[in-house]
Amino acid sequence: MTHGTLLTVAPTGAESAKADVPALPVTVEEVVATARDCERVGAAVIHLHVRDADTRPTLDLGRVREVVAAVRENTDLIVQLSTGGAVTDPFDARLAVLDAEPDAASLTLGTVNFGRDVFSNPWDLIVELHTQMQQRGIVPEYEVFDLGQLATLARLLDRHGLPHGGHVHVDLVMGVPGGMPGTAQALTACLPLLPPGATFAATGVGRTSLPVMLAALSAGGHLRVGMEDTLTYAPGEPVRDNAQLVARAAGLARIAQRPPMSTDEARDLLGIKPMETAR
Ligand code: KMH
Ligand code: ZN
Repeated sequence: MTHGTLLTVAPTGAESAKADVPALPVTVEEVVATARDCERVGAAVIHLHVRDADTRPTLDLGRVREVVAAVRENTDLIVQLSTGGAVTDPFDARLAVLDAEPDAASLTLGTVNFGRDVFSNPWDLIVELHTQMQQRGIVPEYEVFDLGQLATLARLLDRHGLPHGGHVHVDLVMGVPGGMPGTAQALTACLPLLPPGATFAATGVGRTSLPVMLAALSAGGHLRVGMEDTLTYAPGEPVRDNAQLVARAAGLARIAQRPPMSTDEARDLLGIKPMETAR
């Protein structure tokens, strides 16, 4: 059983509109403020999707670099950029995000229905992301939306080797309409398919947030929470801000006697160099 709990915050995502969710952090200042608040209450990693000046999702490299720099200047959080982007983003733009030199980046292991859309992740894109991250010294977080994607992970590691840092960390993204359900049973079914020595986190989308969190903690897993995945704190109660979700996750982790990891502990776990030597 892992001693501490790695808490990742996914504050923004690419799906919700600022007009519908006024509390969603979209400007550089809002993202920095939420990053600081979330670090204070226990987050060690920030999973970032970037928005443009009109609050729309963007992979514009200048904007992405600006947000990465601002979060690094103001926090010690591990910066994990999304290479998933939005369902409409072309593969070359998703790959180009790596040019912003984050500490880590997400890497989804297969195509999945995503509500009425399709989140496309063919094998060649997976291999390209994996090998480019190896070459550039970026640590992947393997995003798994369905059980079969863990078989793809085994094939990827077998054919192309371990990721940079040598440690395999998986995030089970559960409860997406089109992917695996956000249940304890589905989470348990994934565990035997994790590569030897791998760690995992779990994310429950929408109302599956709490059951997935509790199941993950009981199985020795880590947690991702945030407004990318969850906009309702309790029935009829909108999420106030990302820190509210991180604070709840941190509280549950403490109850499980696996308190939130510091950013140094998280870097150690994931094989990411400390801030001073990394840059
Ligand atoms: N926005 C979703 C289509 C990731 O960040 O890597 C994909 C996603 C996964 O959020
Ligand atoms: Zn994401």
